[in-house]
Amino acid sequence: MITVHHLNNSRSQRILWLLEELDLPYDIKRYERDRVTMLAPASLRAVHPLGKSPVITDDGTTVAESGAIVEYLVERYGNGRLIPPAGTPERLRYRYWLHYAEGSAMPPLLLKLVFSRLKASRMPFFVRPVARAIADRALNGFIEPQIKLHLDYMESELAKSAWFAGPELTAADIQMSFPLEAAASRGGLDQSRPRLMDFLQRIHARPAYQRALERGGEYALLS
Ligand SMILES: N[C@@H](CCC(=O)N[C@@H](CS)C(=O)NCC(=O)O)C(=O)O
Repeated sequence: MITVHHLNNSRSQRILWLLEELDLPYDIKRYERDRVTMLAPASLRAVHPLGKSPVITDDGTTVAESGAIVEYLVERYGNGRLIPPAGTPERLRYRYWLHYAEGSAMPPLLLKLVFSRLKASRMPFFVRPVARAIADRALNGFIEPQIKLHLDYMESELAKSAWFAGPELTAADIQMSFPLEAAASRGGLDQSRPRLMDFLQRIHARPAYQRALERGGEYALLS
C-alpha cells in the first residue's frame, strides 16, 4: 500500500492529486508544520533524513522528492496514463516541465518567501533599516525580475498547447501546479497572465483535484 507522508500546505498536495488521477488506493500519514517556523516536525526525519514532504513509502520502498515520486508512480502504476508515449516530442516536453517545476520555477518563489519573511521578522530596531534595505535590494534587483521572466515564459508556452507537454493533461502539469499556485498566492500571478490563470482554473475544476483537496485538508495556497 502506498503511504503519502503529507505535510499541511505543502507540495505533497500534488502527489495526492496524482494518486487520485491514477485512481490508486493510498493512505495518508499527516504531519503539521510548526506555526512559527513553518518547518516540518522532526518525526518526518524518521521517514527520510531531510524530513521534507512529500515522501512516500510503498511496500518497504521510500521515495522522496516530488519529481522522483511522480516518475515512480507513473512508471509503476500508470499503465501509460498521464505520460506521453516514449520517443515523441511531447515526451521530451513532459520531461522538461517535470524538472523545470522544482529546478527553475520554484527557486525565485522560495527566495521571495524568505526575503519577505526577513523583512517582516522581529529584530532590534537599529538593525531593521539595514536588513530591510538588503531584502529590498534582493527582491527588487533580482527576485521579482526573475519571477516575471518565468511567469512570462510559462504564459507564452501555454499558447502552444492546452497543457504544458501537449494537448493532454500529464503528470508534468501536476508537478507544475505547485509553482503556479505559489505564484498566484505570493508571486504576483494574476489575470494579466490569462493562460496561466486559466490553467489553474482548469486543474481546480478536475474531480480528482477536488478529491485530493478533501483528503489532504488545509492547503493555504488556494486562499
Ligand atoms: N524539491 C523538494 C522540496 C521539498 C520541500 O522543501 N518541501 C517543503 C514543503 S512544500 C517542506 O517539507 N518544508 C518543511 C521543512 O523544510 O521543514 C520536492 O519537490 O519534494
